[in-house]
Amino acid sequence: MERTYVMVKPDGVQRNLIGNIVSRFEQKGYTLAAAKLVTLSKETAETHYSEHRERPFFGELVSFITSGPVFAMVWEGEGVIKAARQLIGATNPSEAAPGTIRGDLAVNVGMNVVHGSDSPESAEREIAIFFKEEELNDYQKDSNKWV
Ligand code: RTP
Ligand code: MG
Repeated sequence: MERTYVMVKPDGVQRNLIGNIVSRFEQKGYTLAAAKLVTLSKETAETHYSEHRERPFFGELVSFITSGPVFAMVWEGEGVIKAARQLIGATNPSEAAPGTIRGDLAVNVGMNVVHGSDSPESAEREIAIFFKEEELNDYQKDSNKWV
């Protein structure tokens, strides 16, 4: 079954948005495979965002993402990688459609409340950064038969 990495960023944790964000994935019909509140080290943050190493905002991005705890999650279900990106909305919240997480809950491109893996390769890489294999729960929910 397909899995993706989703993370409530420090601004989302500070603004009490964990429940709101988790709820959207649950209501859509996805299954939570793993979750934890964790404060990223500079090294982990740089590894996670390594594709942006050369970008002018990299320092700011790493400093922001390590500024407080994040809520790290693995979500599972049919087409979840692409669907998570759709639920999250455009990178810049000012361009994100209403109804999406960023469209509803954020204003600033730097503080856009949530991260979601952008491809199957990224999902696999990012899940491995944050979770050990034994932390990934493999279970069925009865409600899955309705979605
Ligand atoms: P994320 O990785 O955090 O889920 O966001 P994303 O895929 O929608 O966007 P991405 O291109 O991967 O950028 C990663 C994060 O860098 C910050 N950013 N700032 N100042 C800027 O122009 C700028 N561009 C990107 C954003 O916080 C974005 O989420
Ligand atoms: Mg990205």
